[in-house]
Amino acid sequence: MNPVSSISYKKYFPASQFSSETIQSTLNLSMTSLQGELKWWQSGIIYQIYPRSYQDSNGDGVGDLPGITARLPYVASLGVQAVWLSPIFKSPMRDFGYDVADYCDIDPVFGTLEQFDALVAEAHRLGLKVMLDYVPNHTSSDHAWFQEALTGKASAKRDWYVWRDPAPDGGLPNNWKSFFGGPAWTLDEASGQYYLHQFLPSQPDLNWRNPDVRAAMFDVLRFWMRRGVDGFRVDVIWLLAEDERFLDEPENPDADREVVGGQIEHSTLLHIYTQDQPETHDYVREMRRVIDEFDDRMMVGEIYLPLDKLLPYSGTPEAPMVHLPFNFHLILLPWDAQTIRQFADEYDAASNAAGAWPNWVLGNHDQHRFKTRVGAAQYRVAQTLLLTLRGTPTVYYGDEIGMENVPVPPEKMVDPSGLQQPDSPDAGRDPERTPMQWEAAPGAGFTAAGTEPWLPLTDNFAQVNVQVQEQDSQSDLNYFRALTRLRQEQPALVGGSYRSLDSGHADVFAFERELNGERLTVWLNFRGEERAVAATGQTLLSSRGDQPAAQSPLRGHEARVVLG
Ligand SMILES: [Ca+2]
Ligand SMILES: [Ca+2]
Repeated sequence: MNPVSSISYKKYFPASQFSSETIQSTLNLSMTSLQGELKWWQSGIIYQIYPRSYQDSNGDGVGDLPGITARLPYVASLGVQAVWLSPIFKSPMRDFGYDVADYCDIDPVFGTLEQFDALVAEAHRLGLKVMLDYVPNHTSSDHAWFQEALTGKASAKRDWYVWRDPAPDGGLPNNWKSFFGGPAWTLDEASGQYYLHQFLPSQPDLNWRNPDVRAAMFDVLRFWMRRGVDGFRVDVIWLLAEDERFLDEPENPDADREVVGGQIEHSTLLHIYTQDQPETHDYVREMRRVIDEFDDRMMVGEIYLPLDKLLPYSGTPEAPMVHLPFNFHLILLPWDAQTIRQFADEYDAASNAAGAWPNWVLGNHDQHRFKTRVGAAQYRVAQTLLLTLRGTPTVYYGDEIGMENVPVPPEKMVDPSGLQQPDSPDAGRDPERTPMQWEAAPGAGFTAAGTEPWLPLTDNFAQVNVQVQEQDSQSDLNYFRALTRLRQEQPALVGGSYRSLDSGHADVFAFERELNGERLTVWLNFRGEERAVAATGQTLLSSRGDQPAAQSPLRGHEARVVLG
């Protein structure tokens, strides 16, 4: 046993012969050398909070900023590095905050700027970074800029949005479609022109070709960075610019296979003129220069694109773009050991070649809960994968306690994307946005007893909640914490290289992480049957909560992390 291996052995197997002094000095040494090389957004875990559903502090059934602030000690206890808050800005909430009416103010439902400052101060006191959601592609139609643009073609703000005359036959300017169904154009009857909206008609696209728009939107970033914000998640960053010729988009021959998030109608076209345009790359480079005006800030871009189009959003050392282009492939790929191995190999090699830092995501506010998607039996396999692959993990609130999709009956549905298919109980994004399950009490500890939360609670919140899981050493919550602790104690899991291994089984994905001679292997059984594996060394962690010998067969649905 080498000195490094004693660290975790001691932690997880208290009968170890090694003294705590040895362990502590070795740990400090390895973490110090690593911290010198990696930034917080590389070594840490990002935890996404959907503010409407985290904690209601005033009994109106909707989560708010004081509620989040009160729960930050819990967030810190998870071993994560940063909280990302989905939009908290002034908004009519037609798309629940992704329709911003004032980028520099807090919506009253969430609180005030003073309460936001208090949240940032408490987060920083706890060693947590704060990331905000930045929504640059579109404003709310209630925004003062759009209201001014609506006053007529001569308005100074008219060109801040994208306007087109009707087609010669008086119809739509072209065939572009909205993500939420229907055309991407709405007629402004007063002027006789159409305006562009890639989402709801109440979410007009900003005209990023206009330098005044860019200047105003960059000042928004500066406003929040001066207030102490450490980073931004940038909403639909690959949609900023549209092709200037406004040509029809071609039909998508693979439409049936490419439906993401129920956006059936939108997927019928190939979005060659509305997505991933060269000008968008230019604007993202400009955006990055604004971020770099401040010390140690970052941005992660929401980008649903295949790998060859995703990685360029990292930019180059001379002209960097986003620090992390979100990699959603663990969500999009079939849950299959070989498919995921192949992608992980390709992504790791491509990231290295591009000089880009990798990242991984299993769930967010736009995707069904991963425990529902992969199945309860595979839940810990997926969680282990997320937290041991090379790259920054982003964790969606509630996934640490194994929250699942909550069926939302049609009369309770509120998501505009779900309302396209009101007959389907798992349509849209409401099922993954339900209130955090804190305790077995009425309101689940999320809201006051007797208050109806804005989305329904799941039926089983009395069993699946933080309070119950805190008291159970074998709970999903404590398994999550064991994984984050392992990352803190094993620098190879954070900064080490990645290499997949031949496990000998098509349904077992195995890989190694290696740093300065310290080697860990991760073994993930994607099936319910036992599989013999050639692991050697010491088991640091098993999803079964016990300490099997490394070389013992991998049990059904087991995830195992082995040192050596
Ligand atoms: Ca509230
Ligand atoms: Ca756009």
